[in-house]
Amino acid sequence: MPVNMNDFKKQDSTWCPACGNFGIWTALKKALVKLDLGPDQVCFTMGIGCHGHLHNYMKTYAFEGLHGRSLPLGAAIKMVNKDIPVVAFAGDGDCLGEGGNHFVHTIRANHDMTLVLHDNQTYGLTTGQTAPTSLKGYKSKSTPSGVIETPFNPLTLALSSGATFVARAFSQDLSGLSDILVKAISHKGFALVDIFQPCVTFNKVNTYQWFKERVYKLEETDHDTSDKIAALSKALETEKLPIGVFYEEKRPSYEDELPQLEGEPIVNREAGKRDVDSLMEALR
Ligand SMILES: Cc1ncc(C[n+]2csc(CCOP(=O)(O)OP(=O)(O)O)c2C)c(N)n1
Ligand code: SF4
Repeated sequence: MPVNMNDFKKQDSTWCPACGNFGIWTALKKALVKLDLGPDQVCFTMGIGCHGHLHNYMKTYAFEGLHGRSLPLGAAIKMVNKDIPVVAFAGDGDCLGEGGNHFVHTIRANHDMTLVLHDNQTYGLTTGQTAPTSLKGYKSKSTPSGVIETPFNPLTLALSSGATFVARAFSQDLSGLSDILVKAISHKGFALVDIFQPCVTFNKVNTYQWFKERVYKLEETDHDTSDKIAALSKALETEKLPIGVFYEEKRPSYEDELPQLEGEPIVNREAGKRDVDSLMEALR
């Protein structure tokens, strides 16, 4: 039986009405249906935040870890079972603040997984503090006079760290987002999908209207997705905001290159018994 959207049905969501996460949820189910990946054929990892509640609303294998840690969790799962597609979900605070270190190192290793970055430019779950992607001057409970630092640019950081697939999407553009998710999950190696995801309750600057006035589609331009310099230049645009695939490159993944992973996935191998007495003796 082909996979259908209802296969993922679990429980109703508690996200605020009109939250951008609803678009991501729907587009993701559409992408999994297009890929014919059922609940037991994909594994999610989450950090902590509103985005992390997604596994409560979708029936798949999933592991909700610590704040900022969906990437190392995903890498570990991929090492044990290199055959299962792994999708890591993270908030911008989660991934670029607390988990910032993991972001660059998972990318440079080219672990074979997809990162879905719910980029609402604020800390949603903890009621709207300033996040690493909040625009300069953004006022919140944690920066009442406006944030001083310049925002992180996840795309330029990913490109300069060696990412092999870099894309950006808008949660309201369901079909565009779902197409990008299909490409990202099919990509061999690390894929970043940075998603503009309006937090309607706390971020009163980066609203649906704000994005609608700025986004345009890269696929409607002559952008060459194999040109890294062109991708960097597009990622640096701030007046208008391109969405779509910025960059794609074929390079062996970490899992392809690690000799211990050759052959059967570790999860399918016989554990067997090993005599470790001599090793313990040597370490005494
Ligand atoms: C190490 C650590 N620091 C802080 C927290 C508290 N905390 C939980 S969720 C959260 C904010 C989440 O914001 P974001 O990652 O942007 O995700 P969103 O809720 O917007 O989806 C924070 C600060 C925590 N759980 N662990
Ligand atoms: S607080 Fe923001 S991100 Fe969280 S559910 Fe509400 S609208 Fe969505």
